[in-house]
Amino acid sequence: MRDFATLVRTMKHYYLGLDCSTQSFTAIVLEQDGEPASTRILVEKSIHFDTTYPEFGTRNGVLPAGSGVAHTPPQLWVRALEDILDALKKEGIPLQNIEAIGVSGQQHGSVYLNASAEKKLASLDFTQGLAEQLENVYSRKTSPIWMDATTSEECREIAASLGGDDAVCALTGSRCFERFTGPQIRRFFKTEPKNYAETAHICLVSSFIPSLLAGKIISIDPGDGAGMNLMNISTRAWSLEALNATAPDLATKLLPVQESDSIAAGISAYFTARFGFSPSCKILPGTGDNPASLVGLGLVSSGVIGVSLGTSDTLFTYMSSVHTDPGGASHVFGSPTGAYMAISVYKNGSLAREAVRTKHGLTWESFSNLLGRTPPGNQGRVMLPYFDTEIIPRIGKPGVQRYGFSDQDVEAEVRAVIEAQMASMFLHSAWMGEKPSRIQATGGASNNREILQIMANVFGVPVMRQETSNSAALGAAIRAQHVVVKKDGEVSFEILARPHLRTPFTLNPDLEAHHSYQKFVLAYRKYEEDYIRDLG
Ligand code: XUL
Repeated sequence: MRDFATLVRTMKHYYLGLDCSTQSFTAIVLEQDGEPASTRILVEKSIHFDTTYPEFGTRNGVLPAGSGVAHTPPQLWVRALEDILDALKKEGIPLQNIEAIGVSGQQHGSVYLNASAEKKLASLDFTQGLAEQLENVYSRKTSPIWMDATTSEECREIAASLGGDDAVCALTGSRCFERFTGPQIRRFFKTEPKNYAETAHICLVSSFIPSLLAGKIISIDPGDGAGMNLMNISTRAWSLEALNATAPDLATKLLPVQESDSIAAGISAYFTARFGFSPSCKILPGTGDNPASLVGLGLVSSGVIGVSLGTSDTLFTYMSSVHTDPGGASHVFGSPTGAYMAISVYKNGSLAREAVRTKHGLTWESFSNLLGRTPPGNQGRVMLPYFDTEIIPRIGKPGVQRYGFSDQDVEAEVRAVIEAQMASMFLHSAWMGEKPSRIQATGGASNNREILQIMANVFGVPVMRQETSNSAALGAAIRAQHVVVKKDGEVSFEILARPHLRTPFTLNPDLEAHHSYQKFVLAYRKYEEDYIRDLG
């Protein structure tokens, strides 16, 4: 007869990862067959917000508005959560066997709940829809998200009361940034004091979704908590000083920070009754999409860089201890593994690529073909791709700059936007340390080999792509698996991520192209510096 441990190792286990991103909601179910390292993606499903829910009126996941405002109705995310679970159930995915659920969310976005929310979440009627029962739990109908750029004044005020930019960076891991949740909360308090006073709980997108699943408010983790300018990056707990500099009574609206690699709650009766989850299914604290991608890409030791080409482009790497960006442009966040990560974030990611593509009526295929027609360095033609305001470098108003070509020159424009993105990432990540041994790419645009080849040539290192471009949802599922399997002994995140790093391709740098890019990035830096100086 087989002993119990052998039996457990030969059983199948299931874990669910959810990612609520800017434009879509994704679910990945991992199936573990026997040992923890033998997993496969059983199903991967996404719901696109604009096309599935036209009634919310979003464009690229955001409500249209002017002057730097970027909000999304939280009810859209609630609808997507229930619809994606419905779709998994209809497909016959064994939801009753899911042992744990990990969540990832676009970072910084905040959800404001009134005093009725906690009671409502705990007493949902499973015969009715989720969104329809939650209509009245908000003290703010829309959520400011990471693209919002309206809080420059609040950033200055918070920085001034905490002793200046460098002091805020040393305390929280980042200077004050417009999209960070603290400045956003301060603006809400200043512009809508009554609604702020009626707010009983403030969640991030990444803690809101687990709170729905748990039927109670769940803590924020240090991965996403670090994106608020409210958490002491060294102690990974709220900084009272930062809370007080932001808004009154803020401590009462937040639960204590909870480490990511832990269990926050069991699943609520609503989800067991409606979708068939087992009452023993565990809910983890959520984390940000970038910290989740760090896990999904297996970047849990130094020397490898992750690049996510999504709505935002981000470049990140593991960090064993806190070391902040001396230039103040990038950030240090908590990593779900318990350590840290360094990250640079660009607003002009896929929206800039998309703007060039649609302006010239191109398909992605013709976009790639055009990239093949121009040489590395684009014969000196350079673009500063500020289709929107930018985070790195900080550019307060949109304005694309073209040097040596007109906006009708399609070939020049296609190469210029990609080379600008890569050069900027290369220049602004230098502070993170040694040259990496390789880059792991993820996000929608990582399906495009020509773009990745330019990345390899600019950085001078191989670029790999893994099997899924949804590394945040995968990272969320791996976190769920880790919390369950670690009880049987030390199992590293690296081992759990490995089965999914089977790369469809690796692109090696072309050394001649890399050589010309070394001059190109210096020229790019000069254009960037001159432009910023001229802006004043
Ligand atoms: C990170 C950031 C974005 C969002 C959206 O600081 O602002 O990457 O997480 O993906």
